[in-house]
Amino acid sequence: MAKRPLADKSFGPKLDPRLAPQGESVANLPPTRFIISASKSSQLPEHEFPEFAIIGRSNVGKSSLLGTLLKKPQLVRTSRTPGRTQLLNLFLFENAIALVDLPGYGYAKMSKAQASSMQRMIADYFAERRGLHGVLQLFDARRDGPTADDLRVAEHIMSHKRQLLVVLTKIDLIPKNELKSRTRAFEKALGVPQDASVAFSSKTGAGRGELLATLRELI
Ligand SMILES: Nc1nc2c(ncn2[C@@H]2O[C@H](COP(=O)(O)OP(=O)(O)OP(=O)(O)O)[C@@H](O)[C@H]2O)c(=O)[nH]1
Ligand SMILES: [Mg+2]
Repeated sequence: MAKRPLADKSFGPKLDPRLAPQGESVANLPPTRFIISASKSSQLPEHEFPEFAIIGRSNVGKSSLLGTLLKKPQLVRTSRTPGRTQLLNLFLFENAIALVDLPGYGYAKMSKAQASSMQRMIADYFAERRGLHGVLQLFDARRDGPTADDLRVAEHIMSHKRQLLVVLTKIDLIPKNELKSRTRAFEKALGVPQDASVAFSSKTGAGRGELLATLRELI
């Protein structure tokens, strides 16, 4: 698919004053920027942009994908140790698309209380967030397929009538000739159409253009 700049579609770019800190003019802010961290979806500002959320097991590469997508890795905190992202982090891309980095699930070392409060945070976000266009669910390409937790989350997303976009991460770490069969295995297990998923590497940037094109199609 030919790559178009985001700006030539009706959804962007726009300047929404609700996404500027109080007292600041939105026109002076960079078009791609961090907006806010929130511990509840009700603390996130409403805005006019289509919003996408990024979810997946802890350590799957959510924050790294976001840094690569935004071309601003310094804006997004990543870590070798799982459980890094613990809040809902809202970003704006090119004054056109809002993205929310969600905490990971399935991290065994997290306390029960902490895990259930994060689950609640995410469930409320899916239930309450108007303007949520779709959810990118990430899977480590080195795994053989989705876990029980992954399947539960995918069902949850679909039960809220949100669009699910499957993304395989860390594809720089698997042999090239295995990519297709691994992708198919995930698509089949998750019940998404063949070739509906995106293969991505934050390390090489592979899949970035395709991911952006797919987001545009979903808007
Ligand atoms: N080789 C390789 N490593 C990656 C890639 N994406 C992420 N990583 C590494 O995987 C680890 C976890 O990355 P994060 O982006 O912090 O993962 P996360 O899903 O946000 O993790 P939590 O916030 O803890 O849920 C880091 O050490 C990253 O450098 C990738 O595409 N290729
Ligand atoms: Mg993270």
